[in-house]
Amino acid sequence: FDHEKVKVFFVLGGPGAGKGTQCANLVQDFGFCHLSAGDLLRAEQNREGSEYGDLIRKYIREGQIVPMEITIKLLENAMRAELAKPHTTEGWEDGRGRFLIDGFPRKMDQALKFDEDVCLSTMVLFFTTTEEEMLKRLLERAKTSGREDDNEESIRKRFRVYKEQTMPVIEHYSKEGKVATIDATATIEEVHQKAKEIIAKVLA
Ligand code: UP5
Ligand code: MG
Repeated sequence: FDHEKVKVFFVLGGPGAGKGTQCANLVQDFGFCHLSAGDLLRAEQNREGSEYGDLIRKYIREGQIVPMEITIKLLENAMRAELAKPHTTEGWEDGRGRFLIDGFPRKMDQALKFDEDVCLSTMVLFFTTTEEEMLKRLLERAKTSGREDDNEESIRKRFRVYKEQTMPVIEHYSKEGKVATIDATATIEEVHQKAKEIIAKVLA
């Protein structure tokens, strides 16, 4: 993808930090196309005829990172599909080609591959809060989410993988000066206002 035409914002942060929630808000503000790598993997896992269903299920339950080829293909296909859509909705012109990529890249190999083969990102929004807070949110969400990884055992594994594999990605992009860190401990609306301000500046 031509990164003159396509603007990619990565959205990172620990499990339950509020990535999905904040992306939904930013879609309303700026007309982004929101692609959650986790949602795409869960959809692929449940797609009839998918050859990767069992593999994805196993990785997600263990909190491990699915082999990057699968995730990158899903993201690329979703980006292509979005760009191929006819755009008739009013106001769409503004949002065209703006992507929020949520929960990706969460391992260095994915980051390097995506930068090289798909598109360079404009910036990284990094939502951070304590493990205690994330655990509390996820256990609450577990009552209704139906997610196979919303149980304490899987959540602990997700925390470990996040620290060991995703933090280095954030450090990598920090060195490139691309990371905006947002304290996600505050209320959803307060976090939203901060994120909105940052994006508004970058798009201005
Ligand atoms: N909530 C949100 N913000 C709040 C706030 N400020 N105050 C109080 N409550 C708040 O939020 C979680 C819950 O907290 C919700 O109930 C919300 O209302 C509340 P949410 O917005 O859903 O948080 P999010 O950060 O999106 O949490 P999620 O669980 O989706 O994060 P993960 O990163 O763990 O999950 P993801 O779907 O990205 O990945 C799942 C798995 O897929 C990974 O573990 C991995 O196995 C696999 N995966 C890959 O293999 N490769 C990839 O590239 C991506 C994923
Ligand atoms: Mg999410």
